[in-house]
Amino acid sequence: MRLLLVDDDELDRMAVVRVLQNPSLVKDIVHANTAVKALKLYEENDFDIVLLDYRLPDMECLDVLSQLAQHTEKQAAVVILTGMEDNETIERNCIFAGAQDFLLKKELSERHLTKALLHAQARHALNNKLIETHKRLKYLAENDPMTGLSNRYYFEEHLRNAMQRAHRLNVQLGLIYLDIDNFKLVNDSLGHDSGDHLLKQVAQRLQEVVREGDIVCRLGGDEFAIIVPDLENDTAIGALSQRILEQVREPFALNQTEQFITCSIGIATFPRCASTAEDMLKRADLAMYHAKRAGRNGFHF
Ligand code: GH3
Repeated sequence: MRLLLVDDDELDRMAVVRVLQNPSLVKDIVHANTAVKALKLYEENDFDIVLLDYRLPDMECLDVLSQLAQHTEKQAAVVILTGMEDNETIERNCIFAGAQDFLLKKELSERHLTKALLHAQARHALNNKLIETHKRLKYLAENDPMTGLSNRYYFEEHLRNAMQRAHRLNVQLGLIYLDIDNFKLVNDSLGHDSGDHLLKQVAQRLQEVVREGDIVCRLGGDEFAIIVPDLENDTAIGALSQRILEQVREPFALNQTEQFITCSIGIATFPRCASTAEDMLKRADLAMYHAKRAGRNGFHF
C-alpha cells in the first residue's frame, strides 16, 4: 500500500509512522504538512490510502475532501485522523464529503489502524463498484445498443436542455429528422441482419458528416434525429441536410454487394418553428412527411 500522510504536527506524523511500520502495513509513506502540498502530491502520484488530519493550517478538511473527490480517476481511500472527542457531526460530514473512515488519534494502535485501513479499502472498492454500475446503467439508459448513438430518451432530455440554452443565449437551434426511404424493402430483400448492418453504417456516416457539438440520435427503427446547436441560419442547416442526403446516397457495402438507399429529411428551427421540445419534434416530423410526399430523397422545412 502507498500512503499519503497529511498532518501539520510532526510528532503526530511520527506516531502514525511508528504504528504503520511496526507490522509493515504500508510500504511507502509520503508526508505532507499542509493541505496544498497534499493536494499537489495526490494529483501527481497514485496512493492507496490518504490519512488526513482533520485540522490543517491552510484549508478546511471538508474542502480538502471535496478537492480530492474531484480526481475521480484516483483510487485512494481517505481516512480522517482527529484529536477531537466530540466528533459525531464532523464524522458524518466527512463521510458524506467522501472520507471512508474516521479515527481518533488517541486510538492510534496497530489494531485500530489496521482495521481502519482495511475498512477504508473495502468501502472504497464498494464505492468504485457502485460508481461503475451507475455509469453502465446511465450508458444503457441513454444509448441505442445497436448503433451506439444516443437514444430517444437522451434525445428528448438533450433537446429540452439545448432549447433552454438557445433561449438564454438568444441563438438559433436546428433539428433534423431523418427517415430512410423504403427501408422495409431492404429487410424484405436482404434480411433483418443486413437491415441492422445498414442502420449501423448509416449511423456512422451521420456521425462523420456532422460538426463537433451536433448530437446524432437514433429515435427508433429507421428514424434518426440530429440536434444542431448554435445554428447560423436556415441556409446552414439546408446545406447540412444536403450533405447528409449525398452521404446516404453513396453506396453501402452489404452482403458483398453495393446497396443504394436514400432518405427523407424534415427540418425545424428554434425559436421560429416551436417553443417546446415536443412541438419541435412534431414540426420536424411533419416536414419529413412532406419530404416523403414530395417524392422522397430530399429535405423540407
Ligand atoms: P417509408 O419511405 O415510407 O418510410 O418506407 P419504409 O419502408 O421505411 O417504412 P417504415 O418506416 O414503415 O418501415 C420501417 C421498417 O424498419 C419497418 C421495420 O420492420 C424496420 N425496422 C425497425 N427497426 C428495425 C431494426 O432495428 N432493424 C431492422 N433491420 N429493421 C428495423
